[in-house]
Amino acid sequence: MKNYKVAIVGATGAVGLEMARMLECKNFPIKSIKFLASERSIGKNLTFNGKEITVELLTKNSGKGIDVALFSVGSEISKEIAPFFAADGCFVIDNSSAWRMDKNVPLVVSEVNPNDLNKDKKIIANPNCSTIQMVVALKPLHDFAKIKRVIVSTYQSVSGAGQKGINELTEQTKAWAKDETLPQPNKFQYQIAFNLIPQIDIFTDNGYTKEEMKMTNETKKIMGDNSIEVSATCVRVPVLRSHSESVWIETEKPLSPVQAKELLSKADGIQVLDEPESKKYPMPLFAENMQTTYVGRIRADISTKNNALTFWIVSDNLLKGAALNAVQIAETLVKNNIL
Ligand code: NAP
Ligand code: 3JN
Repeated sequence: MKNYKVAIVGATGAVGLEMARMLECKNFPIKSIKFLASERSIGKNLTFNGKEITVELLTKNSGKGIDVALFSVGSEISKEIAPFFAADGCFVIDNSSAWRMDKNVPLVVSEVNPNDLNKDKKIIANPNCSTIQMVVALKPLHDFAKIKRVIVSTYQSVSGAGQKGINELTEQTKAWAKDETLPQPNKFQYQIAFNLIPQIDIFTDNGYTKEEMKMTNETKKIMGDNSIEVSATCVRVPVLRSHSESVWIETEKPLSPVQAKELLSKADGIQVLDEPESKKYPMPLFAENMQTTYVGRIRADISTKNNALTFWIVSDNLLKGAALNAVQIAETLVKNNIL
């Protein structure tokens, strides 16, 4: 089997660190690995497969000689740097929103649309974390009953806002426990400890936030069906890790909760946890560090005679929502002889 020269761009960040861990844990065939970040991190050592690797400065030339680079540096830097990597022949799997809606860029969730990958598309986009876990669950239901409409409310953990988001919840909670004045909000709009914030990313002209519109637009592209209507409300919650979602779907064909459970149980990447009588349902605390997307609370909507179901999805936002899906894309490139 061939081994590959890999780079992680943004290796010191919340997502970058998990990317390295996923490459290790999935035994990705690696010849060499480069960790790249800003000048703040030059010289820092990170461990990979038991070896110390020194972080190097990201430049436009860093992609030379690299086969595949996993990017997690935000959209501005990605827009600027990814084309140089691609021009040097490197596949870029980018975690930001920079390229997601570009019609020349595949937007891929490994269980849903792996066949959108091909040799000529060097830049590949990883979807938003909230979209990924939702479409993993929607796909088998859509294939069976054709989803017409989705209404989703998210409960997104602070790690979605990076290391600074994690620190902000931790520091506010520690101060509260010591009866001290809580540090001022910085990463979030308001205090996040003991609160919920119904704003993720900035507001757009239609009253939805950018995060909410990402869920609408990305779902249509990944599922390859522009007719699916999606209305999202995205909420930040004081949870460290794993995003949860309350999802309502209306389908063209009838779809009973029993059928939905059967379809979801057979689907790749999903575990159905749905035994209300023994209090079994997905929760963020138990999804942390797991590679699975959990679905539970599956029931028929009692408020309508239309074909409508409602359910609850939980997944680790840093893993399936980011690092794991990126590594699964790289694995698909290898498996399909694209890389
Ligand atoms: P983070 O914890 O703040 O990490 C940011 C990373 O980017 C760090 O490694 C940082 O390096 C690096 N970086 C920042 N400015 C740089 C520069 N000028 N040159 C080189 N490297 C630079 O953020 P994160 O949570 O890992 O997220 C990073 C990005 O991933 C986000 O902005 C977003 O676009 C994307 N993301 C996607 C999802 C998703 O839904 N799929 C989820 C979360 C994040 P230093 O340590 O040197 O500063
Ligand atoms: O807040 C979350 O839970 C997910 C955040 C994702 C994110 C954060 C900063 C910038 C993104 C993203 O992946 O859409 C971006 C971005 O690249 O726009």
